[in-house]
Amino acid sequence: MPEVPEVAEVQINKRKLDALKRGIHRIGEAQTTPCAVHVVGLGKTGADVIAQMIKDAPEGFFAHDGSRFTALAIDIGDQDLGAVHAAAAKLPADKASVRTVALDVPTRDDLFATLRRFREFLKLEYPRYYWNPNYEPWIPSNIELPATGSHLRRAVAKAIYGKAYYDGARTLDRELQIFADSVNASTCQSIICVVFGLGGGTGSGMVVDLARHLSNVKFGRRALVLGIGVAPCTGDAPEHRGASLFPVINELDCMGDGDNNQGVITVWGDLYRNPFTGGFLVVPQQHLFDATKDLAAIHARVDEEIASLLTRNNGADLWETLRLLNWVGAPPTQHSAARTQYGPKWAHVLGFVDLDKGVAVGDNLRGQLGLRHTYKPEFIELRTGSAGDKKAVAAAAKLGKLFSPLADPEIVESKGMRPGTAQFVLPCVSKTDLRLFFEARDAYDTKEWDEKLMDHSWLLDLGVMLCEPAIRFDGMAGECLWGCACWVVVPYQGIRGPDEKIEAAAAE
Ligand SMILES: Nc1nc2c(ncn2[C@@H]2O[C@H](COP(=O)(O)OP(=O)(O)OP(=O)(O)O)[C@@H](O)[C@H]2O)c(=O)[nH]1
Ligand SMILES: [Mg+2]
Repeated sequence: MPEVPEVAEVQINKRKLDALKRGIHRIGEAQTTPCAVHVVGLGKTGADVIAQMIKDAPEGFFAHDGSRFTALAIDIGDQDLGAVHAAAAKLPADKASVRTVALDVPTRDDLFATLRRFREFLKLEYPRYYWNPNYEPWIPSNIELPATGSHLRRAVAKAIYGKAYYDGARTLDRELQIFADSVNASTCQSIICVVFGLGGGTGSGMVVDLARHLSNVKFGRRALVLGIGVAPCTGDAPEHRGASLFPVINELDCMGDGDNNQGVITVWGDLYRNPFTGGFLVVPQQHLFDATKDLAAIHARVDEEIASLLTRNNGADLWETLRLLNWVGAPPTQHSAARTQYGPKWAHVLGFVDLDKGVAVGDNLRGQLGLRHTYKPEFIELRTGSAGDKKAVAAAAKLGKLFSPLADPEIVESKGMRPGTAQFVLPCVSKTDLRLFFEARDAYDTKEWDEKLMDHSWLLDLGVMLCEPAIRFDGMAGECLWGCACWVVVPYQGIRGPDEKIEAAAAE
């Protein structure tokens, strides 16, 4: 990317913000066509968000001729899919396709029969795939597989996903095609959301391959695919908020960060280009947990907030939000009509508060949303039911004080919002702005090598363990599982992230 002189950059940023204040990202009353929002939900979180969307679907969800809703919930075991079935029954069959897939944990012999053939599958998927003579399955051959329905390690979830996508009846290949065909049958702008729990072994283990297959293979990168990851909180089980988050965040960082992603593509090819063409939203839960200490209640509330953003005003709120994020995220050199290639600040944080009783914009909201002192947004938009509401004005002012954005926060009236609540998106967050990244790194560093392996997913089938140093290429990341030369052109130091103490000393 060409260098921009500092002064010019400040001016360009100012012009960008002025345009936002004038509402460059607004769809406007004139555009009455709704936006069709479709969802793939992974693991329990993904299934629950789909069920909530259907339950809360506003009046008029299917009123427009071109409107359509497509949902696919995938989990290992059917323990968390019942709510989707129950909710789906009420939708009109000619306008909605809602499907669920409950995968089984196969026997070890069956799983390894598939894993031993993985090179064939990858070669058929992508002719540039390097047929590595040293290939071996990435999980150990003596592994004890857990019962269907229990928590799965990411590396195992990836294997089970791979079996269902590539082998036998190719169930997931078929389901993703059915999903894509239904999306393509919508005659208006579509946005596809892929929802999962960042801490879930099943969801975060499957999402990396599923997003590649859906976005890059089935849609040929033509569709807007938005990732939505629910962040863990201190009320979660240890397996949902521990070491696995370090590979999860780094795998997403090597998709979302344009330079890192290029470093993966350079070795492994174009199919590994960032599948989240619409960006990535992180949804924190800690502020709710601090207020209620009730995990089931906060899940319900988070599901409602996500469902609201995705369904409100026939998708117009989500569409405008993506336009805003694309606009602030675009590098100053880029023409505004081009699709943004993000740098390190590829994540956006979705926040919500109550304006009356409940979760308020408190003094420690920054910390509760998991954001470190390093984060400073350019622009914040607060959406609420009534723009003139004094409490909304106060909440916006408090957000301005807490985050010091370049421009004062704006309030946007959104008709479909629940009374007494407000939502906002904090744009352009890097992985090192997230406290979670450092907590996960500390937990990861206490683990043995075999455990670290099980916490990875993306690129394991290519022989690459992303968060460890490359064997043959000094200073680079991606340890080769087979002792040869599989790697990524991403500096290992970047994967590790800064030392907080050195960072603090440098800032003084
Ligand atoms: N918003 C929301 N978050 C959830 C829900 N269920 C679980 N979570 C959060 O998601 C994380 C765990 O992810 P799950 O979706 O339960 O896990 P999974 O993908 O099914 O994977 P396993 O761990 O293998 O079961 C934790 O941080 C939970 O707090 C839900 O219904 N709604
Ligand atoms: Mg689960």
